[in-house]
Amino acid sequence: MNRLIFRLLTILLLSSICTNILANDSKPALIPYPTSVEWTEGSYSLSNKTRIILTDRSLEEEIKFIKEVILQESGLSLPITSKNKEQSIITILTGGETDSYSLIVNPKNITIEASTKRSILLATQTLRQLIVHKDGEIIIPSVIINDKPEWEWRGMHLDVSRHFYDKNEVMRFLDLIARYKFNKFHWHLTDDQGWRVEIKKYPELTEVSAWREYNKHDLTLLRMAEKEHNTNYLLPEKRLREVNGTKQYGGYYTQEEIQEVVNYATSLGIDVLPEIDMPGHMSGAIASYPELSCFNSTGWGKVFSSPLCPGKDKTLDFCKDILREIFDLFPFEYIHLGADEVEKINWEKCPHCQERIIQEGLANEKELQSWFVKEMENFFIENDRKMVAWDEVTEGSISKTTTMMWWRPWARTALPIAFENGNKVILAPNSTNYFDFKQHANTLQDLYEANLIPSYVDSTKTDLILGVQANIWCEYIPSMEQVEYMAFPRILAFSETAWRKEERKEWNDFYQRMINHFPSLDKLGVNYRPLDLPGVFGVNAFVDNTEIVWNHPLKGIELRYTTDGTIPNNQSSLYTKPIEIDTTTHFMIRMFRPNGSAADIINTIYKKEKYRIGVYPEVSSPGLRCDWHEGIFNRVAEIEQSPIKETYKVEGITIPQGVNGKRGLIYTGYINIPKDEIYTFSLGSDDGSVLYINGETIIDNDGPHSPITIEGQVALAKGFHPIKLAYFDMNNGGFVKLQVFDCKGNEIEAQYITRP
Ligand code: TNX
Repeated sequence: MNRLIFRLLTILLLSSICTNILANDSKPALIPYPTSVEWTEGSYSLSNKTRIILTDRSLEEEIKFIKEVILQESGLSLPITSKNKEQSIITILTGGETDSYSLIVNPKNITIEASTKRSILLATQTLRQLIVHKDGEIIIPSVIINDKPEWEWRGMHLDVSRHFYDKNEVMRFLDLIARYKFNKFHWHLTDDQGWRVEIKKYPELTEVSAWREYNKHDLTLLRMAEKEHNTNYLLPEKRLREVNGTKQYGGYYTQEEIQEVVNYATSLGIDVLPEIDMPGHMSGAIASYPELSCFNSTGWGKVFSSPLCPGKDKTLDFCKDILREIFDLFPFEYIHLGADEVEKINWEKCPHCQERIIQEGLANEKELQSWFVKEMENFFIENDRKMVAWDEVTEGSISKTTTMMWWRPWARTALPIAFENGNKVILAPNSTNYFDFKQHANTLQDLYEANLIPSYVDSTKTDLILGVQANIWCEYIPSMEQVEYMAFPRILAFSETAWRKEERKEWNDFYQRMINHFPSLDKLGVNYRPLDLPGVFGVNAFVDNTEIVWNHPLKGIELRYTTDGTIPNNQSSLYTKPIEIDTTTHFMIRMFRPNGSAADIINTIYKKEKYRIGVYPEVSSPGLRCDWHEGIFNRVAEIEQSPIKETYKVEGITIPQGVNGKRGLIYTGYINIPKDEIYTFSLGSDDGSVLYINGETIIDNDGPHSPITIEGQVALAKGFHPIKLAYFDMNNGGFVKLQVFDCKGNEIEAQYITRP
């Protein structure tokens, strides 16, 4: 183990002793939960009498890893010996299914039976979570664990192009994901905004292309940092350099640093999948080598940046030269070529591209893209590598050997085409698996419960799925602190999707275990997003007066608030007991983690209301009217401007059979309110939706977006209240869901009526 890794581990050690606390049933909380866990009598007492046994020299690295993890969790530096004796930790290689292991703890010893060397690392991560500090003792409860993962590919991705994180930050990230048994790290090294990997043959890629003047995202981030008093949005000073009096922002990894990271990943049981995104997302490189583009310059087309020119032979040589060095740097058999979001406008006008199309007998620019990808893939194959590419590869003809990474849930043909063709697939739909999307919208529970295999795919083909992955794109994530904020605790929830069988996952059970993991995240200094403050909505309604109670589920989270519209800081009023109010009050609440770091700001109104009076229509029939306006809309207000294509009667808010993706739906009728009370409405949709009751906007969830759920409250008197819900989908596979809760938080089944 080299010195740097040792140093890194020591830092983690100092910060991580005494981390585990007991779950409610007084057993440690395991995440991801193993396949089978049988708690048995007693416990093993970890002490300096414990020996780690090394009988098989080939396991030296793994045994050292066990030693390091125990040191991190207990402070004990245990000797490694070759003699089997009592009070020891024994490791046996058994062969068998990849990544499977068993871990048996009894009062005498601890035995790891692992199928492969890597499984020893996985077993050790479980062992880490079992170590408990209790009454001055360090114990491991007796247990028999048999474990194996659901998926062979358990990936986490990080985009280091939009903003750069140095090798130490990346290694810390790797350490964190390894704890939750991820085994693939997808390193998005190049993109329009910066080139991050040293390529010896093309030094300008890092001398020039790794740097930029602040772009529009950067300026937005600086504004956000100021507006929200949030230092995580600041662009780190250490990433600035000055060239001829101009400030430039960026950074890159030398090849030695890349190797260091790859070695560290290997020591944690993680394969590194580098991505060199081409032929699009290349303006970083084109900035240094403009001759590689069609018209010798960087630029943007309608939506995406101008790509490389596949008509020029020198472009192909350039790409292969780069890949050659990448192959040398990264031992993993898979390499990612990107191939997403390619703007083809230049290709249509470029004489080189048009000549290539004629020479190769290609039908059009889409086929030119496929031709380019295949050229590269042949080069991969010559070099014994397998190519991964984004799902856009199914838009042209795709070779049988490509592994497709599915990210666009609205690209409904991608999976069927890939399965039909026999391609392997990795699932990373952005509806749930994009950790750059805001957490309040893409909730943890949605992520935890998401079934990543769409119902429309042929279930006999799913053995082509290699596994699952979550991606962190970093346009708006300038610091590692913000990466951690976006990724935690999502990584914990997602680890169970990657590791456990769907049918064994249960949100409430996970939620409890997750709560028990926060102290260890605290000790590691992870800048996680504290969980939501339950029962606080954008608008909270009350009648007469109310007592506000805020109970954060995590111990040690401080809530400080203001009522004058200013952003709370660590001097603002501290919430210690229920707050009584009798007028409409606007609160800004800020959460502070136990280490004092500031986290989310909750902007919320407690609104004094009178019960809206109900009505009693004379003639009515059960259900709601639902008008389908066919078309593509950007806001719900546009829906009614297009004609009604069909009118339906529905029992509740459901999408009627026969309505296609180009839908604007307007539901109208009355909701039956059983008694005078404050009701909470929860409206989730993909894309936009708005809920009106008695003509007032209750929830505004408008605009084109991936799944977002918003809650709002209103005081309603017994009776029928006019309700209208407008929803649209931009033909990319959406949904709409309305839930109603009474004042105790119990969901009620809404009854609707319509007037003829
Ligand atoms: C789509 S996923 C992209 C990225 C963006 C990301 C933002 C993919 C292949 N392309 O370039 O950063 O969305 O969420």
